Amino acid sequence: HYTFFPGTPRWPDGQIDLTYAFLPDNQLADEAKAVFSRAFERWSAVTPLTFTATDSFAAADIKIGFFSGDHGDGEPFDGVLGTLAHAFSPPNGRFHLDRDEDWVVTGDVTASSVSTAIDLESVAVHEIGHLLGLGHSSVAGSIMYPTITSRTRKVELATDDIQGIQVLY
Ligand code: TQI
Ligand code: ZN
Ligand code: ZN
Repeated sequence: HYTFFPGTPRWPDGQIDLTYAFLPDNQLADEAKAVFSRAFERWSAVTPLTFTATDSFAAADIKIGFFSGDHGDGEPFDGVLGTLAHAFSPPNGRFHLDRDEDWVVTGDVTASSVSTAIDLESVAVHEIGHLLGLGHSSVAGSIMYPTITSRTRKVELATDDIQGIQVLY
């Protein structure tokens, strides 16, 4: 079953058209930006929320960045595997990914020869759930179920994820 963060934080009713931006220093390839766009689309398809990319990092509601190790928020990344990413509950909007993972942006992660390969879209869909206010779910197979393994792909929202997000929005 789905859960929420303590106090059930959510983006307010007046703020359902959300913007997101990528840390300019990261210089992400268009393919990587497209992965995030697809991940946001999965959540906008089942809620009134919209997500629009903007070039203004400072003004964006959701700020996406890849960082290595200690990056100033008290939750340092740890190199390959372990913590892959973290996102904060609404209306914080910070979405950080561990630069040191073997992120797979294009192609079939399940066919990767790299044992530590992690599918970017799978992690993005999960972290966006957190950004919108979902905690972890006890339903195995849901996006918000707290298990992820290398060389696997899981990007489709489960009924439990949809029911949870539709309580919030
Ligand atoms: N990052 C953890 C996560 O997103 C960070 C975290 C731990 C967290 N406890 C939390 C975030 C409670 C919000 C609320 O769950 S992670 C998974 C999962 C991670 C973990 O890098 O370990 C996924 C990233 F859920 F499978 F364990 C993506 Cl899908
Ligand atoms: Zn961080
Ligand atoms: Zn999580």
